[in-house]
Amino acid sequence: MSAEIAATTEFHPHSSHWGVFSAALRDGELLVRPHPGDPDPNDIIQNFPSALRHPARIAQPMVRRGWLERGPGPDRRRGRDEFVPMPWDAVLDLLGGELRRIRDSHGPGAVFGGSYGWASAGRFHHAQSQIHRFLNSAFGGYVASVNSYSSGAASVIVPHILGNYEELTKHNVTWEQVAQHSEMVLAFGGMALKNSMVAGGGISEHVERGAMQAARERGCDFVLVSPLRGDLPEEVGAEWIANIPGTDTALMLALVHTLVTEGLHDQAFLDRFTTGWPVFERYLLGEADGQSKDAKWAAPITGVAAEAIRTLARRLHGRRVLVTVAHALQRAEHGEQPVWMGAVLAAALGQIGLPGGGYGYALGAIGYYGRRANAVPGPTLSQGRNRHGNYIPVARIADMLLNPGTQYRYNGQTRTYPDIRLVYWAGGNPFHHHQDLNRLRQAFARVDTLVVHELAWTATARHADIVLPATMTLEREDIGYSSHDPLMVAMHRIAEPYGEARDDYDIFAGLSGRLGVAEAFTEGRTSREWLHHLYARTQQGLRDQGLPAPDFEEFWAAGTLRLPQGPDDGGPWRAFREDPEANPLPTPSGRIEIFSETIAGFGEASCPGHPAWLPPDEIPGAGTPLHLVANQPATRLHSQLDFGDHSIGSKRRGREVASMHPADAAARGIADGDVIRLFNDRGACLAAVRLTPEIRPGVVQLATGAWYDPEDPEDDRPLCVHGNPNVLTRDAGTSALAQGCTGQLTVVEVERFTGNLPPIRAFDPPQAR
Ligand SMILES: Nc1nc2c(c(=O)[nH]1)N[C@H]1C(S)=C(S)[C@@H](COP(=O)(O)OP(=O)(O)OC[C@H]3O[C@@H](n4cnc5c(=O)[nH]c(N)nc54)[C@H](O)[C@@H]3O)O[C@H]1N2
Ligand SMILES: Nc1nc2c(c(=O)[nH]1)N[C@H]1C(S)=C(S)[C@@H](COP(=O)(O)OP(=O)(O)OC[C@H]3O[C@@H](n4cnc5c(=O)[nH]c(N)nc54)[C@H](O)[C@@H]3O)O[C@H]1N2
Ligand SMILES: [Mo]
Repeated sequence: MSAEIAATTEFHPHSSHWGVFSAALRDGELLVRPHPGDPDPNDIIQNFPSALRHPARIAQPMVRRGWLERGPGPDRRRGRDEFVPMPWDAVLDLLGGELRRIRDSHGPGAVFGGSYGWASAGRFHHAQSQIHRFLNSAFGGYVASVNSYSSGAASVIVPHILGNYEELTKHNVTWEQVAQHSEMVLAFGGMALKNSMVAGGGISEHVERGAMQAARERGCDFVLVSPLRGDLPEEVGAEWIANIPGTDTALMLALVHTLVTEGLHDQAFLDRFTTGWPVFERYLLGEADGQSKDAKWAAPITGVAAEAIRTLARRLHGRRVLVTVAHALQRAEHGEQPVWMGAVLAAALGQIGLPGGGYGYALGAIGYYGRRANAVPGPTLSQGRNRHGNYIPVARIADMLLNPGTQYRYNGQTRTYPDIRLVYWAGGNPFHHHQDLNRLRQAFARVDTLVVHELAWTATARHADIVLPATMTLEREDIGYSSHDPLMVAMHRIAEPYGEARDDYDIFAGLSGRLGVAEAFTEGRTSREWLHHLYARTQQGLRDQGLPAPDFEEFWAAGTLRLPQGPDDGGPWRAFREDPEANPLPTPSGRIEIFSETIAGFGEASCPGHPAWLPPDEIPGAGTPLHLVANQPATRLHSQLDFGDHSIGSKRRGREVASMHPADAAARGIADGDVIRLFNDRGACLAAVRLTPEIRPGVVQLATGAWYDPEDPEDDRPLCVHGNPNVLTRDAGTSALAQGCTGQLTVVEVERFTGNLPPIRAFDPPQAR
């Protein structure tokens, strides 16, 4: 081992969700530099040096005093209590005993182990895989979560109407096609370069900027529909249509209305490749409900002038058009509708399946979309089989904890929330990702026990009963791999674990031992042996294709391995277009479903049988006149390493920065750089403000990811002094169909904060005695 550590004074390869890099530790200082082959690397890796040994790291196992003294049970002191340090052996004995108690008296159906979250890039130490494997192999199952916060609505509706969801984002229109073929890109929600910085498992080449530039230089026009000008890179010279947030479906309807009434739509395509157009057309033209969905109708809803809508529709005709819809649009009330309507718009233009044309759902949202797939299998740790089988749609967690035994609708089913006693989290931060955090605090107060593995004192760790310190990725060996990036990375260990931190794997191995089934979890392998084992699959894949297949030691010494990739063939929609009978889509009709019998049959008013404009409940009004856009942050991934220098460097006066239009600020006596208070009925937070004309008036933007920092934790609805927008967002599903996350949009009022500025304590470790 000492040789390994000494070697880290040289640069060694490592990887992260935001880029492949190499790192060295010299005189206690961590140095990082991006992968030399990356044409457009980003600075998020610069969060590592200051984060590695930051006091926000968790140094030793901790148990909440109230839980220790009074035992497991509902407790509103969670998040307010102090912690007691405990040696590893003792804490693992304690937790092993609690897991046995829960299993013996309530069964695996009382454990919520969904543990949603991005964790880190290495595929073996991937925390979600580790925790699920542990709960399946050593505990006997758990209540899981399905779908994601990213695409909760899209991933449920797409199989009904278009086909395979994974293929839609990962085997469809690529950046190569955009660079070569697109003549017009109509991007709803844009394709912000800040977002494509990130790809799960690691990314070695950020190609988006280059591809858009190449398209632009070839003459491709870009049109950005978004409340924020920055959602497409400046280089593409996009025309900016700043619609009212949450109204894209109405805008798309009016575009299709104009196409149809002016005879500019592709009826032949609709007839051959879709089903249900006539039903939808009756709605579009107002024959069904007396309201034609024309540009004049859409103008006051969308805030876009009727003539601008008509002009745009006419420009779409007769060109190779790519329609993109950002994930953000479906992370909102009725989020299913813009996903569906975007497909209908692309179909009405007759573009689906053409190179560089059609429907690029979520293109640009994440770095592994719009790429070629690797042609050999990658390393993935088997999670085993969950014998329990119950699940919730992921964003219904607080609902589940607060309402055991209550029924809810999901994807045509009536389901019942389980009665959860123990919640176990590793590799995610619900106090980052969930909505209405004050409600989430109440929900977590209901359980007997909350267990969290974390590398740092996130609010989730602070609300836990048992906190187990996990290593940071730099402190262990792993393999970096993403299904759509050609570089597999030998992630070398760069630093010793912080304090007493252990790998999630070692923690679960220890717990499996306490449950008497160590081998079931470990299969007798050390971490290094697991890396060999996981690598063997890729090696075999290379061999099968007659390609050079270095053995593990060679791969490890070389640091990276370039993998073969598949063709850029347009995926199922190209094949379908070429021969719809031979290559039907995996929808009930085999076609694009503009009307879905299945969805209509579910009978949900919140998601009818064809795309429709369903006015949202939450709209600006008295008391909360502004829209809040709570989007992804540019200087970090979610809440990860928010205490790192690069993330801190983007803050002002220690707080997250909100963007506002100068006119909205002037009306409230707010100046650039002021600290503002954002509030609504659910909560309030502080942020520093940046004034910019590049945001639609009436809209405030505050990115997610600033660590929740309650001014007075004793309060039931404390002020977050740091700028976490999820104290403001609403905890409601997209619809009864998908029950997806709706965190992107809410409504607020804003005022200049005039009190004494409270200190930021989010990164100070909690009281320990
Ligand atoms: N309002 C609003 N809310 C949103 C969104 C929005 O648009 N608006 N977006 C949503 C989306 S798309 C997503 S995907 C979610 C993301 O939500 P999350 O994925 O939960 O967010 P992260 O901050 O990435 O949380 C990962 C946590 O894992 C920890 N971690 C990292 N590596 C390891 C490890 O090896 N072991 C362990 N034990 N822990 C580790 C990190 O320290 C971090 O706290 O947020 C959602 N929330
Ligand atoms: N740097 C960085 N990159 C990331 C992440 C991160 O945390 N940091 N997270 C990653 C993850 S997990 C995911 S799922 C993706 C998320 O991908 P997205 O959900 O697409 O990303 P967002 O930044 O939340 O939203 C994109 C833009 O949509 C616009 N928008 C919001 N509401 C509306 C609307 O109603 N109509 C229109 N037309 N536009 C609207 C906003 O201006 C916003 O900037 O990003 C990924 N990329
Ligand atoms: Mo996401």
